[in-house]
Amino acid sequence: MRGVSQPRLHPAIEFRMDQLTTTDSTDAVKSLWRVMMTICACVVLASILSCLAIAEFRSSGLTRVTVTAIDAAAEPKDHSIPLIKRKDALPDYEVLVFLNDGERIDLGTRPNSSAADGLTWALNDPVSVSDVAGVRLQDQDKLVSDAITEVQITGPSVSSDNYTFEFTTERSASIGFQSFFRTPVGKVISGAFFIALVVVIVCLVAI
Ligand SMILES: [Ca+2]
Ligand SMILES: [Ca+2]
Repeated sequence: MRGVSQPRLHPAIEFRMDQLTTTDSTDAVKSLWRVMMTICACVVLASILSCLAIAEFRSSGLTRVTVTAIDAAAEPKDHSIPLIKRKDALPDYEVLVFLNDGERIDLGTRPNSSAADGLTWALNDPVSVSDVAGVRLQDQDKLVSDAITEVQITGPSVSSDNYTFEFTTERSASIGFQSFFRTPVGKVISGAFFIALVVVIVCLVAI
């Protein structure tokens, strides 16, 4: 038996339908690209705004630490033998700054110096106060240095045990941005920024 042939549309109508289907699918793809581009552009904008806000919040940089002994008689001594090496007996103060990410900044040692009149350490590269976990004062010794006291920067001046710590700060945009990129949130935001930016560029080329 011969098969029944399917009814065919006029060739002009078939051609028109093919054209309409192709145009519809192209428009759908383009509008999808546009939606994706808009979303990613919003992510880029939100990343920039949050970066600026967080950097501004963390822009206070620690530049100097001044330590003053409240009672000079209570300062540690390397030895208590009278008349022998009296100068060497004076403490060898060392200041360490600990950051939240575990980094340790050694501000150096002041050998054989009393802190009764105040000793000042400057930071070559100021760090954001928000990144500082604590500041430690210790007496350096050849074998094991003894921690005297450790404080957190809760204000411009903090007292602990026999010592007063004064913190000098300055506001700086670059310190704020450096601090932003140190934080886990900053790393996530900057990652999202670059991915979204690449997608926006790809969308611009594709549309
Ligand atoms: Ca000493
Ligand atoms: Ca010492």
